[in-house]
Amino acid sequence: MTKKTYLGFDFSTQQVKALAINDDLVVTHEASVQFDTDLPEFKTEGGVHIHNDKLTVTAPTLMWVKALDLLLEKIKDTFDFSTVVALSGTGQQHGSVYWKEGALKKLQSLNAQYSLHDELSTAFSVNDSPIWMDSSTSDICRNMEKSVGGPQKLADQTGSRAYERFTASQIAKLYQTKPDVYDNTERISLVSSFAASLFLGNYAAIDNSDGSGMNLLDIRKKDWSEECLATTATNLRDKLGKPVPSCSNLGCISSYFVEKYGFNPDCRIIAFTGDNPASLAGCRLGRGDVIISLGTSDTFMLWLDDPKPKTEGHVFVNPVDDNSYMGLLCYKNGSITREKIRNSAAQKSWSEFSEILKHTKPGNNGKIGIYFDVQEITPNAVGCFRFNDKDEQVASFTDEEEVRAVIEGQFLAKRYHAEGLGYSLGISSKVLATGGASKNPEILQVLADVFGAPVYTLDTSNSACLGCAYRAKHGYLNGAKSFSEVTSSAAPYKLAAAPNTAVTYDIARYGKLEAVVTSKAN
Ligand code: ADP
Ligand code: XUL
Repeated sequence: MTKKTYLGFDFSTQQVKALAINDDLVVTHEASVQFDTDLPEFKTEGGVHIHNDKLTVTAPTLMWVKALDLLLEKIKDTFDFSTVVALSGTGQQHGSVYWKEGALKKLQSLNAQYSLHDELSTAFSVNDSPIWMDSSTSDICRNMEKSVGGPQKLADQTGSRAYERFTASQIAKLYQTKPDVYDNTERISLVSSFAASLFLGNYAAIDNSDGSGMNLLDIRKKDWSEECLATTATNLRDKLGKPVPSCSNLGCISSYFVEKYGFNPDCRIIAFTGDNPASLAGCRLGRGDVIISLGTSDTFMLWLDDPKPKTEGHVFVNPVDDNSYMGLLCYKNGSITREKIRNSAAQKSWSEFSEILKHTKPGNNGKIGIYFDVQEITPNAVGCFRFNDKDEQVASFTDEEEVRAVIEGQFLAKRYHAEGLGYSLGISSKVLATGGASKNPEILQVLADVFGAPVYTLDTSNSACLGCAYRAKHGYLNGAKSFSEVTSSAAPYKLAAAPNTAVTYDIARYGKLEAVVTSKAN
């Protein structure tokens, strides 16, 4: 039998990465190109340009194209592209690419004697793609919410209220400020579908999961919302193309790559998706599972069957099961807040902090703390608040109470907001923990107790790229197997903490106290 391999590409903020797996899902090759250092001519910092107003943030579209040229050149001497039966990929979410009138013809007739960068040098109507770090469109967002009946109405349809970084407001900004450029654009891609288009030699469809990060997709109908299109710009449906399920096989690779790099002409291109959805796939998140990344700030992703979008957090169509959904919640007060309490109440030492968690009682004798040192995103509030067992606000806790309160408070918040989005704990639910604090077993024990589910740790350094290599195999099998069947042979997770069944937490009580805090804070 001939050897089969699958490739995953990741067009992220600072670099482009590629990873190959074999048919047993073992990673065989990895390579990357860093924008700042490998392509200094584009003069980016951290892969981006922050404009003078400090709100506008863009990346040169051609830098991404040139990075792909460089990446494939780097890999070609050590990797046999003819073994790749399918490839997929991912991009930073929300960013947009504007193809100029006539660009499709160019894309369909790329000449393998030249680089992609040379071939596509005049293909874009906008040279600097707006990306997820842009926050210049607040007024447009508020108007958009107003015109569809308010933020909750927009969230009900598209999974999120209007956000500056989401693509609709960025498209509206172009339409309003440079109407001639907008008119001269024949297609608008996300970073993910733009990258897929390069491989396809044709415009690649936007997938439903990354499409959910635009404030344009009706996440239940899985089609563009007429109302949202109309508030954004004219003729937008035609410029976006039809969205497709994330596991779709878009067709065979462009002859450009066959001639230049020796790809097999039958190599399939599976729809590319956003980096958070791709990470969900890489972590093999299943029904009832959640992933908590305990980094500088905390992020939280969850599987949802029956989503209830809120004005906090995001609901996307699930990237590995088009009939399900995923939630994404971001918390600004993560490790920095934990560190602050470690410094004030545990002698600046994680081991002292852990010791306190070990010998204090789960539930903290009814004491709950809510610590929003910096303006929190979920919920929109700031300040530190402590409550006794009678729900009365108190000025301080003992050091021991404080340490337990910050960890229990942060995890109660996550479970509360997850349930708000429609999450329910299943009998085989897992919590997957990553990021700096996932090294700390005592913190993970609290996590297991608050969620009432086992906590596993996993290395996610490459999860988005790996997720796309898995998705390539899933798409290649074309529905013959579910995503979880396809990935069942991947390396098992490591159990870090089992829940203490004698402990239960009152999630609704936390919710009431958070509502008190939010009303005081705003
Ligand atoms: P980033 O989100 O910036 O990638 P990391 O995921 O690497 O960050 O997490 C860094 C954070 O991990 C640090 O701010 C630190 O507070 C925290 N951290 C490191 N070790 C521990 C530990 N043993 N217990 C709890 N937190 C820890
Ligand atoms: C998610 C978000 C970022 C980008 C870049 O909403 O804006 O995570 O996907 O990684």
